[in-house]
Amino acid sequence: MTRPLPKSLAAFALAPLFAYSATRVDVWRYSEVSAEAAVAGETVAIPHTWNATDIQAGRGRDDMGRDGYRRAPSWYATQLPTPTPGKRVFVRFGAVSSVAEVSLNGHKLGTHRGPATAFAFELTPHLSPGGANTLLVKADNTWRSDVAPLSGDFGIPGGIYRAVELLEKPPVCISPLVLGSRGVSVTTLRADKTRAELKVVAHLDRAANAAAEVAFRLLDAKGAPVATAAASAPAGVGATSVEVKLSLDSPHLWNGLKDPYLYTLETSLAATDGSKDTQKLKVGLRTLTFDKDKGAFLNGEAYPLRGVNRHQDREGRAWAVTEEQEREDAALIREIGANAVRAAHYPHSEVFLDECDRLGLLVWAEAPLIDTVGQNPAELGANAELQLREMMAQQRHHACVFCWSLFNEIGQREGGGKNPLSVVRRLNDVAHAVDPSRPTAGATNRAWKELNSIADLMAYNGYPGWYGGGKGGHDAVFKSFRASAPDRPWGISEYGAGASLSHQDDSVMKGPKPAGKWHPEAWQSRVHEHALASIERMPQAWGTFVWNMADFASPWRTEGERDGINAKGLVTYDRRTRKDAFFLYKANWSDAPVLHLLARRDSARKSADTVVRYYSNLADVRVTLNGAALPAGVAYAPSAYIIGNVRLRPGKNTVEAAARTKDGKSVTDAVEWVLEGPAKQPAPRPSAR
Ligand code: GCB
Repeated sequence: MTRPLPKSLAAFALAPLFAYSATRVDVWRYSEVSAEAAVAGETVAIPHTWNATDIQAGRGRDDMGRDGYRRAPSWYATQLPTPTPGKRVFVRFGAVSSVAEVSLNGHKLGTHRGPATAFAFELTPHLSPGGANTLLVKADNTWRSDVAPLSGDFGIPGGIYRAVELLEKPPVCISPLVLGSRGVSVTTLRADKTRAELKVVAHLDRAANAAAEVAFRLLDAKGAPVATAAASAPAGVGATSVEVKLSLDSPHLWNGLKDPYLYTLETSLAATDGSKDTQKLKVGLRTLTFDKDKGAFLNGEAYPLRGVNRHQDREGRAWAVTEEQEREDAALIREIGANAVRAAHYPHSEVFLDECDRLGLLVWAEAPLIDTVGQNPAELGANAELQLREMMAQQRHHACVFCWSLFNEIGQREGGGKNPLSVVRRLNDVAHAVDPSRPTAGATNRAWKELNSIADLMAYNGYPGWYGGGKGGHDAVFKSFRASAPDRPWGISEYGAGASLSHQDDSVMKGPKPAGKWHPEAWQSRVHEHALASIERMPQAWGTFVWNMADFASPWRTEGERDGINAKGLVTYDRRTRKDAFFLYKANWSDAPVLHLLARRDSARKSADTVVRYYSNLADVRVTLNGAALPAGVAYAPSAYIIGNVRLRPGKNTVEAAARTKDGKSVTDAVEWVLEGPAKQPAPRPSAR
């Protein structure tokens, strides 16, 4: 229930914090106490969360099982400028976590349930032409049984954490009110070298009784139209839609990292009442197919998806990442040479997906159904379905999005939850009906035949060398998951190991305790070396995704060097440090020259006898120790080399590596290790008699 806006708000005397021309509603007043207090509260900027630092503070959960970070309501208020006469005004929220109640001048506009999808409301009927216009949002991230996800290894930061836009539109317009989408829905019917066909639906909203003409133009990267179509909507009021097919011969395909070519789909509306509206979307044309024995094919060519998982989470900001940080994450994923990313475990932002479209990174899009459907599957399932529909409506034009994932590690025991099969089946049917052009997917952690036989594409979360035994190889794990649903194409949705940067022991031979305090970085490297070697033996794995690109906050974890952090990232939570394992992948996946000496942080040495390891994709790497040449490295994992029997001298030692690229550029790396105390003397050789 929304609380009625107090009368005092009508007299909200603060000047508008922005103008319509800005379209972004970036500045709000904020309170953790009440709507009244928000009106005169502190000023905050969007993206904002009140959980910027308390999730990773490692407060864990209290005795009642409640999260130790603030899960509660907060209020945001802002003052809108005077609207332009004759225009309709809508407000669109990129995401408010996790339940939002929005009101304008005391009139409730609506409630949105879900932490990571966009939604919009029309403001027009309640806007006062001359007076104060107070927009109020109650955001609440309190746990509740009817909003997915019910659980997960991450926090649900509360707040208005993605952009808020104010949209001024004519009486007849392209609708902002359809499931948070941009009002234009694109489905690829065909996209190969000879021909492409798109089904395009424009959703219209009519506040005036008028007929409308809608023109669609597909523009190439230079802005030239390559396909056009038009449709008309007869006179009427309210919501309606028009549909066309756009076709073109010899399309320029969106071809992943090699050539992420994008067209622009321009939708223009002109109505008999004089209304005019335009919407532009970037569109890529491509075909992605999956074969259970041969893996993935992009535009007909083998294209194994090799990538990482990502959370929208950053040190000091939690989910309130800036758009620059969203793009920085995509750039890091591009840098490592991945061609795919799993946007775990909820819908990621438009900014991130736009960047993936542009860079050629394929994206696994995921609905937030995790661990359990709880006690009331029908209720939770309805919310999961809504979030799935919103995600699909908002993301379906993105060429980068290749699947609709329905669940992560769903089970029936966790939290006493009920059997999830009916919910997963329902989501699968919905996704197929809404978008027949993309496969559904699921990330499972159990060899459960019924569950693993629902989605089109399956992948498992498996952690050999970390939660499981072994050193990190996936051959046996892959086989056993595949056996649970042999007719499905299988991939690996998660694998990895934790690594605390202050925990150094290059000689580590045995996996540490996952829930323990000692998580040496070197073990993470070993696990990934074994994992990658095994993945290279599995061309049938359609996709593999490292868990995780970056460390992230997890409220209940008390492990490794820092409580409240899941440190399985290849880079740190602040993205400042690339761990050694980052370079293993970069050496294997990227075209950039890589020469990286390992164990650079294991600088205080106790033993003189050691090894030198490096990751490199260059030929003829030369390594020296204190200026003296060492023997050539021996390959022991993909692009991983070791030089054995290296003996350090007391005090400072410098290891230097050098190589040349094919075009003659020199690439170098160096590490310093300090041997503490006197060097151990080698045992005297027995004298020959
Ligand atoms: C998983 C979960 C993921 C966790 C990860 C871990 O299987 O899907 O959310 O963070 O394991 O690190 O344990």
